[in-house]
Amino acid sequence: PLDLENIQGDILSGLPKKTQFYIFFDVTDTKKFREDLNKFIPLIKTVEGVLKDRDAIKDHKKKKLPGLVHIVGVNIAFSHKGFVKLGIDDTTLGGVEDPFVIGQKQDAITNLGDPKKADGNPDWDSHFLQEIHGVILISGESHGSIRKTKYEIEHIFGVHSPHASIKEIVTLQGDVRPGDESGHEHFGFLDGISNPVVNGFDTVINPGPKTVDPGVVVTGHTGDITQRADWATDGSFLVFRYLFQHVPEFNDFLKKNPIAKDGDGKVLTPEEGSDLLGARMVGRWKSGAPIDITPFKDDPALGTDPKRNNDFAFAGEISSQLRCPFAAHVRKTNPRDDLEVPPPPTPPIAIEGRRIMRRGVQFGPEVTREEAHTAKTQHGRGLLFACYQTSIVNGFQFLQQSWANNEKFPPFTGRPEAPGLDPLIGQGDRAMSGLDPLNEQTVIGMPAFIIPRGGEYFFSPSLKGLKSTIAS
Ligand code: N7H
Repeated sequence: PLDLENIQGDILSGLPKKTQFYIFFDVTDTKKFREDLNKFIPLIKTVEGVLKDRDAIKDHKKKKLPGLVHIVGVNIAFSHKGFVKLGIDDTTLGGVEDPFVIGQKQDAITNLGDPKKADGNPDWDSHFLQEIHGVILISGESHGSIRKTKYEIEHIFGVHSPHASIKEIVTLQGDVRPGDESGHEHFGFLDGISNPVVNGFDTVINPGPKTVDPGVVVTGHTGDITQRADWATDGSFLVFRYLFQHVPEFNDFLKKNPIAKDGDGKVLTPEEGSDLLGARMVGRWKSGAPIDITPFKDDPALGTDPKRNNDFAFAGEISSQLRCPFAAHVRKTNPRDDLEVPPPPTPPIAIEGRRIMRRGVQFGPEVTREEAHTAKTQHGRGLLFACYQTSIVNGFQFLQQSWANNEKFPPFTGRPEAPGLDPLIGQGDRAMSGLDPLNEQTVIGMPAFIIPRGGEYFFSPSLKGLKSTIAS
């Protein structure tokens, strides 16, 4: 069984958040850090702690009490360089060729396809070109409470004293978008709908993709393919990506390339045609409604209904882009029946081990009137993308490299046209077929709307692992 008091909260249940800090740090005094860590550990929110917070939030709503429940959640994770600095043997986390060991800066060039500069480095924010030893996550219901917790943590590690054990490299702040856009990412699409449902943990199982073994997300359990040291069980690899989104440019692209007719031959207004184009790039309408279920007309009630909004599999559509383009973002990143029920004689390919637990949060301001008017981004905004898995090779890295960046994926389409790149996260010459439902072979190119500007691979250890092996 899963020990919910031993697993950090963000992994299985997601830290409840309106706002969040990601504090990237270096260890400057190893001995003192390992001592200070003992004082930090009690602040960590476990899965059990998150479940209790959820109950408190529900109770607060039920009693119709005013304001928000005061909730703060702290987690910590380390990079391979961090473990090396601390003198911790992390060999059971990955061999020399594992992306965790290589680090994301190198992987961005070798495998992820991030744009690079003349000096050979990825074109990233300079903070992420430095060595990063770890990251501390603080989530909460208000800026006041996460700021207060940040001071507390800085105090523990002596940050403002002459005896600091860590140095902050950079702190990124994420914020859920305001009002009705809460839950929607910056392009306007409802996010956080489809995450793996974990056997032995989740109690509510809505219709959707197959459930996954706990070891897909938590180390040392059924489904984790690697033998781990004791201290390295009940943890998870955290992939962080600093992704900027060019929202005014994205909106302008939709506006300039409206789809003329829907798949039934109905003539669309320019606005309807632009909405359909966006929905076909993502695979869902902004409301969250999957286009595989409702291809040509949005259905907002479906979008937010957890019993129906993930209940699709591209079934019977392997040779067709009529309802959903092969390269639509959600089809690229979770191809469902495209691999699991391919046309005979192709054997089914299991994708359970490719699922990732996504925990991102938006950053940056809303689009200003000036930006909307000029269709040019002037203020940085996007997604602090985060996901958990027990294998970066099988999870995030595979999705990015072998699926999103691969124009021939999914493979068994039986059609002359290639699917093309993922129009949002694909790296390379972005172009895809299938956007126009009546002209599936037409290929449309698009600029980069999502720009990677940093990231690192981390491991989020168990509470026991932190106490027994990392702290001293
Ligand atoms: Fe993606 N977006 O707004 O377009 N994503 N994504 N993603 N994504 C999803 O189903 C988005 C990114 C996955 O199970 C939705 O919950 C944006 C990366 C996976 O059906 C939307 C960014 C990777 C899924 C977006 C971004 C993925 C998914 C639909 C960056 C991995 C679930 C909501 C700024 C390499 C697929 C939902 C499934 C869904 C968007 C990044 C992967 C709307 C804006 C880097 C696995």
